[in-house]
Amino acid sequence: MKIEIIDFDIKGDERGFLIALEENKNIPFDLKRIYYIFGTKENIRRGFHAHKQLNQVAICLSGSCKMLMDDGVEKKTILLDTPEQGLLIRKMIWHEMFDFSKDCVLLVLASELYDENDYIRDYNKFIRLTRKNGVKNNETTTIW
Ligand code: T46
Repeated sequence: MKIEIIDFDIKGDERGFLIALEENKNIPFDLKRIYYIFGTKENIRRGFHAHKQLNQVAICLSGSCKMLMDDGVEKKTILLDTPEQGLLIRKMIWHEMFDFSKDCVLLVLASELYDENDYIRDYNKFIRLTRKNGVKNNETTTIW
C-alpha cells in the first residue's frame, strides 16, 4: 500500500508560521466538510471503519497520534505529529487512530458531507469487498 503524505508549503516569517489549505490544490479533492478530534482519552482507539466513497486528509495540528491504515492486503502505521504534513486517507482504506497525546488535535478535511451509509464498520465485510479486487496476504509495517 502506498502511503500518501502531503507536505504543505509553510509561510513563515519572524512572527511564526502559516499554512493555507485549498481544495483541488494541496488538498486533492473538492472540500465539503471539516471536523476535528480532540480531548481523546488515554488508551482509546477510534475509527475502525473504511469509507465507500469518502476521501480525507488528516492533519495533526497539535500533539500526536498514530493512524493504522489497512487496504485489505497490508497494514501500515503512521505517526501524525506535525501540522506541516497531511495524510491522505483514500476511500476503501480501513483506518484506526490510537496513541493520542493529551494535547492532540486531529483536523480532518473531507470530500463529502457526513453520511453514516458511507461507513463500512464491519471488518469482515471490508475484507470481503477488498477480496473482490484480489487480495493475497495481510502483513504489518510501521512507518515513522
Ligand atoms: C474518520 C475518522 C478519521 C457527525 O455527526 N458528523 C461528522 O462529520 C462526523 C465525522 C461524525 N459525526 C458524529 C458521528 C458520531 O456520533 O460524531 C460521532 C463520532 O464519530 P465517529 O465515531 O465516527 O468518530 P471516529 O473518530 O471513530 O471517526 C472519525 C470520522 O467519523 C471518520 O469518518 O474517517 O474520524
